[in-house]
Amino acid sequence: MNPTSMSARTENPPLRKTTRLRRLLDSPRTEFILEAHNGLSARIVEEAGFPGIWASGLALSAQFGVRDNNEASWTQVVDMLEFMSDATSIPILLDGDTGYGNFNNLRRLVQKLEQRGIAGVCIEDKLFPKTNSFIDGERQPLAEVEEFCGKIRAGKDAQTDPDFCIVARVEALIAGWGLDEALRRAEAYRRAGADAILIHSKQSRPDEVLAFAERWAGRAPLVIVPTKYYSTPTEVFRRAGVSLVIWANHLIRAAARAMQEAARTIRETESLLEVEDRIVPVKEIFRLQGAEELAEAERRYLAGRGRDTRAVILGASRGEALDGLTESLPKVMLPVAGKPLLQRLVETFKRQQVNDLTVVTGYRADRVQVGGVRRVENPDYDEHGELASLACAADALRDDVIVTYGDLLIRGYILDDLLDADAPLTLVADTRLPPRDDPQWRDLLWCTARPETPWPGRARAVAIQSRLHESPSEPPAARWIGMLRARGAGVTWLVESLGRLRRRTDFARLGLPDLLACVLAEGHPVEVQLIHGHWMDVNRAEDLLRAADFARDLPAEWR
Ligand code: SPV
Ligand code: MG
Repeated sequence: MNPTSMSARTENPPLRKTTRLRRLLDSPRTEFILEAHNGLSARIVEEAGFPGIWASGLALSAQFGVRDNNEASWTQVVDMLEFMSDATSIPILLDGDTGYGNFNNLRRLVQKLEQRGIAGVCIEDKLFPKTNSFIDGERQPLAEVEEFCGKIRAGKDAQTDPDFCIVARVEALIAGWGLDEALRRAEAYRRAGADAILIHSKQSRPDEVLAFAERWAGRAPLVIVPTKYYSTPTEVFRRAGVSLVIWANHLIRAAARAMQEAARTIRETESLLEVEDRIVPVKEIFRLQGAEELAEAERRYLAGRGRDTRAVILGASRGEALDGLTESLPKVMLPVAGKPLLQRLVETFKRQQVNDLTVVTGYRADRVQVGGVRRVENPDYDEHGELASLACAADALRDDVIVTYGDLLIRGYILDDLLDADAPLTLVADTRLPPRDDPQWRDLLWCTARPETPWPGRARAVAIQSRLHESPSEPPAARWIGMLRARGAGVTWLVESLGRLRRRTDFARLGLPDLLACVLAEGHPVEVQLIHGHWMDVNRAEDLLRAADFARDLPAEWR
């Protein structure tokens, strides 16, 4: 390995969560951590700027809907901790109750916590199953000091990370045993190896905790939980030399209140109107879940599968040659084997993960009813043709875009191949040319490949004509099917040519082949993806029958 990169890597390695918790406990300042009870609340604690998380037993059991009496199994707690740890980068101190059993259970707990990235555990000197300290605390039995010291030693011996912390919680004040007993126990636990002492109190004044702190005199870091003596100014804790203050249950309580209010309002009003702007938008939930990271990963790992490709579908025209069929419907809404043409095309795109679809409507725009697309309208569709329609979708002409006529039926592999194309501009063209006297003898393409070129293949476009108005020496090689893909520079060429053609007096009559001719005239390289059938467009009434056959011939999942 390159020594420079090695030193770069080891110079500032990210601190382990265990090390960060240890530093919080050992820091000369008073530090503060906040309760969380699941992945989402843990992330919220981190975003708020806290340096650590208290995985509260009360809050964890409450979010499970059970009591703080070890009703949730320790493995259920550890499973939730894994979500919390995965969702955050700050250390988590678990409220491990009594260690869920004797010394042996604690050893296994410590191993599992280390494996799940939890930085430390706090154990209290009560008996399993415990009860929350604020419920009849004085009637709760305390553990034997020696037994609890053995548990601490077993936990310390079980840890493999030297910075994993075990905080010993003294419940003597809760159980009404007085300050001397609390100090005696705290000292015994310190000697047994506890990394810090949590002194708990249920009084509404901090006096007994402050008295403890004074006599403790910093023999080991001191941790407090001022849930009951919350009105004490924080400065008092600082002056008392408290290392770590735990705000122990405030997010579960905030969440319960917010949920009660929202539930009540929705029930009472039978509507969402009142609550909508008092709750976070769905987008905020996505953000908290890290949706952005997944979108980015999809761009990285699903590349080439069309995810970043958008499509513009031109569907403004009536389709005059279809006569009465399009009196009240635009051509793209004509049903083919029970489904509108446009619906079929949209589904073709969506199957290939091309989900950002813009449809340009015009004639009977109100009848274009297809879900999952953005619609823009070309109100002048009558007088202004294809290029004017394309200009209506100008904001979709960026990065990576497929532009297509809306009346196409294609086999899926054609789009699949187009999504694999890496040229700036690629046209799909059929080497099967219609007879010269057929009205479909149009959108003709000359390219470097001859019609007899083995199929499928790629070629370079040389010229394109919507109608054969000149007689070039060579016959056309293929017919452009009305679908193209532009990426990066290719989009710029299209947009520049569109701007150029706009200045022409006959702009209203120009079509996409004129745009492509302009790009070619500028000397830009245009790639051609040659196909041989497997597509059709609908221009005349008889095409509808052929289209229905085409649709029925598709593989079942494409029909
Ligand atoms: C917890 O948060 O579960 C605690 C602190 O143990 S307390 O509820 O105050 O006992
Ligand atoms: Mg607890």
